[in-house]
Amino acid sequence: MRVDVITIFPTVFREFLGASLIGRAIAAGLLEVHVHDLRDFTDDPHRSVDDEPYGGGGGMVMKAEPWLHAVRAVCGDGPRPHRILLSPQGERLDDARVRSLAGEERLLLLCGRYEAIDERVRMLVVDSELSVGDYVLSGGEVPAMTVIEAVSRHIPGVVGRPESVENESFRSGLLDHPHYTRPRTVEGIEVPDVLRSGDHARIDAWRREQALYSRLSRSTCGMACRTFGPETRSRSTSGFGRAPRSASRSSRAWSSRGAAAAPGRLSPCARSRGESGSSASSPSIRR
Ligand code: 4G3
Repeated sequence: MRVDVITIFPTVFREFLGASLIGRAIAAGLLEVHVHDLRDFTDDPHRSVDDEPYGGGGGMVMKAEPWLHAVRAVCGDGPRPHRILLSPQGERLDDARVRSLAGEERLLLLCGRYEAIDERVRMLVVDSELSVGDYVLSGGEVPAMTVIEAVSRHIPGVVGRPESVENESFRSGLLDHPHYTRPRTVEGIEVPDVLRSGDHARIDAWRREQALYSRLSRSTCGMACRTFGPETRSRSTSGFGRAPRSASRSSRAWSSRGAAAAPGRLSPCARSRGESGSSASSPSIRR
């Protein structure tokens, strides 16, 4: 696969593209990434890429012409890339979209900066507008790296063991269980006995139970607690639920949960109670 990126900060991609999985994929010829400086496609001596907005108001708007020149020059006459603008107004990137993008021969990622980009860019040279989440960043560079990394994992040969892509996929990732490695005790928190028992049937059963709650604790338990109140809490503290992932939890935090609160047995709801901002109260962004 070939990926082109257009940005006013081409240098921020250098380390990213050299490291780890992406670096190896490029070295192996499985992935080709070309980063272009938007300013190379300006035609004024100041190489300006932004201007004041028509209609007034604060902030600056990215000018259309540098983008149009850049996109058309980069597309050349080879296979036409799928042209993606990263912006907070885009459709949310998810596992299904990542897999579908991985099937493209070429991608072109447009990284906007400032508050906005002239609407004619969208109208003339953008096929999809994507967002990596409902928050605003200073630029589309980090979202572009997110797209590159997520998509690369689905290019055959990039992830060493193909089963890793499925095992660590979003679907099974939702259902992942807690993992432990040495040492046996970290800041007073012990590895659950079952994992050292050598009894693979029990280990398997434990992992399945924990995996079920890894999904519940993140996606629905907070909601269940708010919706159903104390009843769901006491049910979860009675033996289900898994440890919070937060490394800052000390053994003191465990014991303050009372006798039932052994590691791996803390109510997942305790976590959502401890968090001040719930997803229900976060602002939504225009779609
Ligand atoms: C406005 C993407 C801002 C318009 C980009 C680009 C967040 C995301 C920007 C535009 C971004 C995201 C740059 N912020 N959530 N800022 O994927 O085209």
